[in-house]
Amino acid sequence: MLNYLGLPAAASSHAADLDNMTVLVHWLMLVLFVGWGLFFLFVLVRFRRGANPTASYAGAKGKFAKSTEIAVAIIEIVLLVFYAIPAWATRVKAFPTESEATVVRVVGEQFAWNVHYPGPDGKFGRTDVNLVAADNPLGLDKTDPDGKDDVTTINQLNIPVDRPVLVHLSSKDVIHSFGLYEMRIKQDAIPGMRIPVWFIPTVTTSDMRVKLGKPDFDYEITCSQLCGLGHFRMRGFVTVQSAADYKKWFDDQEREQHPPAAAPAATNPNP
Ligand SMILES: [Cu+2]
Repeated sequence: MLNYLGLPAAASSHAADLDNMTVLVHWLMLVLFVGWGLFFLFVLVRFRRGANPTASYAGAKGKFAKSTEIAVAIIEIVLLVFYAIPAWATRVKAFPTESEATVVRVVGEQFAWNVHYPGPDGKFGRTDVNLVAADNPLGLDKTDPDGKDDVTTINQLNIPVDRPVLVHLSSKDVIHSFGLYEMRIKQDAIPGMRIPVWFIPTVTTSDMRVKLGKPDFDYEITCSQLCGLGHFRMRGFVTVQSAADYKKWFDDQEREQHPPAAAPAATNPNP
């Protein structure tokens, strides 16, 4: 429907509001562009040197210019007051509570997205910058009981459809930007700050593949701030799943990352 603006497919509950706003702003800009262009041509002809050998210092007297300016100002105020401000207010005020949302931490680094899920206990394990290592990019404290069931991934965010997602966003090194185009989400990730972002995904990845007719389509996490030499490859994926598929994925991760205590080794028949 909005393809004429080249917008990405929309896959979150607030996407339509934002797109409407974008479309209205573009229409207004088109009218202004054409209007100013015509006015420019008119001025070139009307005030040409041949017809105006001496300059007039009195200035224009018509009412048209003033009323047009007032009309444009009114349209802009309407856009701001009835579209932009309410849309922003919902973004910053209607945060879901932790209990009704899928809560996840996302930590940007040069050049990857680290994802941290709290596990079934709902509590994030302690992290410490001194514990950060190649095999522990988040600096998880493995001795903390809250972290025993935590799940971490790199460049892969799985979320269930139709349920609010609450992302606590931060960065380990420089300023990155967490961009989910189909979700109409973009937020800077800033070292030293934990910034919450939320959205409700409305279309699963597999439904979107069917809708777009692209069997290998994936939602992407795009770093939207030039953050260093490897910025171009700082790219993650978002998989939106049905609640059941998400649970299955999560349980698989849980089993893989926290295997049940190893069974006693079988006796070697050939010592
Ligand atoms: Cu980046």
